[in-house]
Amino acid sequence: MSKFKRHLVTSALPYANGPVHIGHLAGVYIPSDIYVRYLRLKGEEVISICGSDEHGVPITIKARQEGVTPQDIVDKYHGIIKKAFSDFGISFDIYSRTTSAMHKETASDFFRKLHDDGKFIEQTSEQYYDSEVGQFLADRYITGECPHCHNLKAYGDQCENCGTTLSATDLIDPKSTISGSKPIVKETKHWFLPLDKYEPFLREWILEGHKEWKSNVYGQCKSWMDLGLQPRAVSRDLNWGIPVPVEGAEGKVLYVWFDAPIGYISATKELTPEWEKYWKDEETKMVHFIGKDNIVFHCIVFPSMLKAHGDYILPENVPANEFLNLEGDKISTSRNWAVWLHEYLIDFEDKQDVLRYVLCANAPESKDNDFTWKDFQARNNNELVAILGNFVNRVLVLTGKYFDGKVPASGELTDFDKQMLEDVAKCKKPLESNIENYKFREALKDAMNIARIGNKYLADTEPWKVIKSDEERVKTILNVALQITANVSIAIEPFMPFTSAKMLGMMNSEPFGWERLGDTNLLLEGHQLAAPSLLFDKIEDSAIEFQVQKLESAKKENLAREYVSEPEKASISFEDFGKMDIRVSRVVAAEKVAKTKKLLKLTVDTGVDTRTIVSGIAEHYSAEEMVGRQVLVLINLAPRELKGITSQGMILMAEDATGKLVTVTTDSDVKEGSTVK
Ligand code: B3M
Ligand code: ZN
Repeated sequence: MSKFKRHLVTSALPYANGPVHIGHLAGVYIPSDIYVRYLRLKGEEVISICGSDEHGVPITIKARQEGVTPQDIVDKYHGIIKKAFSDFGISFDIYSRTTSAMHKETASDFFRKLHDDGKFIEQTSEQYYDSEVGQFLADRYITGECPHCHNLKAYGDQCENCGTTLSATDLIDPKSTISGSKPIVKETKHWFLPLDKYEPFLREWILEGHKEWKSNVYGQCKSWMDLGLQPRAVSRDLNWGIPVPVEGAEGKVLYVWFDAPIGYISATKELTPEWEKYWKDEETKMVHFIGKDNIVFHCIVFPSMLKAHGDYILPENVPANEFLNLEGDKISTSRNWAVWLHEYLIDFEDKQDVLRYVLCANAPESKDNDFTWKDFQARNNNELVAILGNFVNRVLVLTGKYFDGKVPASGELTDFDKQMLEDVAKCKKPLESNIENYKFREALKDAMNIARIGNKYLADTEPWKVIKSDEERVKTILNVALQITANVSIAIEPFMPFTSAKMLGMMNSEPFGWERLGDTNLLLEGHQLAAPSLLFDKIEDSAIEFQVQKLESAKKENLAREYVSEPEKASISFEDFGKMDIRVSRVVAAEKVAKTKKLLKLTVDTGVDTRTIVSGIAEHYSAEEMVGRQVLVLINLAPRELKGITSQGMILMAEDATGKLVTVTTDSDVKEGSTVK
């Protein structure tokens, strides 16, 4: 017997500065939804808490960029995010937001209590200040030259060119992004939570008490502690957030990472007047679902806050996931390298479960993983259509055809029938244990195994053949197959709730309840089924190509936007320039160089002679496109050997932001051999 009576499940509060994408779903919300749906099906007492994280610097930056208020930004994205979750069947009991009055009150009270109990230390430090606008500057609000790679557009917290983490004072020639002026250094006072004091408690609680945590989570906690914990500021100089509720704190707000986790508490309060039993009773099992970048806040900072406050329970587990990449690259909101949930549903209407399935099957549970559209298509076509959909459809269609859609009576079961039903029942234990241990990929396989067993059963018993000779036997076969079908509908519910509901509709049944998983008499003899329809359909190549194309364009736009011209080369003399002999020429013949991707062999009339040039442009021009084209050629470049061909000269090309090469030519036709000077 577990020592817990009820469950409190939280999912990281997404920042309301952009819509949610597949990385969010795979990392946090699908796992937490599987977990809570499972607990509900088992009849456990559980609440699932989430909401939008609406404070912090990125939101103020977005607002400034768009010329609106931070409140406008969070109102907009809170709505979009909330809808996306509900469209995908993420079944939170409440989806709240940190700009709510309840949250403001809860977070302020929390801060005040720690303050009054003397849990903070106050420290004065020096920080950049924009005296033109009269405001302290968050690191993100300062740009300047990176001391490492000399990128002129580095931010005060990070250089996006070389990836180095910076502190604003590292920047060479810093500028305020608000006014453009040079910031001055000014003293400011902040409240700090002395995490170092909580280190013994954290070591004991996590390193000794929770060795069962996922190794990525446990390992990160350990390395943080081994580096030595430092006091952390819990306030900021900013005009967006919850004002620090003590005297002498004008212009200061709670640090977003102080108020955000308290959002879980505020949302619970909004949900139920009995919130305290979830937060303050040792018989509640609290689990935080998060992504790996949030581990320190949920395992070290928030627990220290809860401990400092007293009264509160601590999380029993924090099953953080790693990251999902997209087609080999890191998902990025600002670079539009993502599959947005609201866009997915436009292109793949009613296919929520396909995405839920693929993201769970490929979830980054123990390492970063890659989402590719090819894999999405393959899993849909080879697993959902070919295994699950095919099995269910065959059973229901055959029952309709032979027995008017009424569950036929079972005769005596053969050993094989019994074996199959036993195999189905055997899936339950590992399925449960995998979900309870946050191994959702494995759990999904266990659920799909039931459909695999069903498929095998049909393939071996071949009711469509037996019907010609032995109708009684077919009744038994389809009865067994229908029981397996009903079991499938139970097992897949946490993962694919829409499909499970559709199956129940086709079976004309109410939900069976988790406890009946493994039961071999779920559909009673004579029960009338409804008309079947397909659960999944094949996704064609064209639909996948369209998605890949969309990403390609995003990539091109990024390259164009982020294009930095090459730095200017050292100056040369007029004589140096004069040494180059550039002639207007015409391509008279062209062919691809065999066994190469990039090379074209061109025959060029330079006006001086006809010669061979090998050029690395085959990915940009076909041989046919080049023939007849007028180009500029550097004819006195020393000959070079390329793939066994002597190349005599170089064709001048311009390279655009995306790396595309285009030929450079004259404004109007000029005679071959004319010089360029
Ligand atoms: N908003 C960070 C994130 O979305 C943050 C989570 C808060 S959970 C209390 O990654
Ligand atoms: Zn740099």
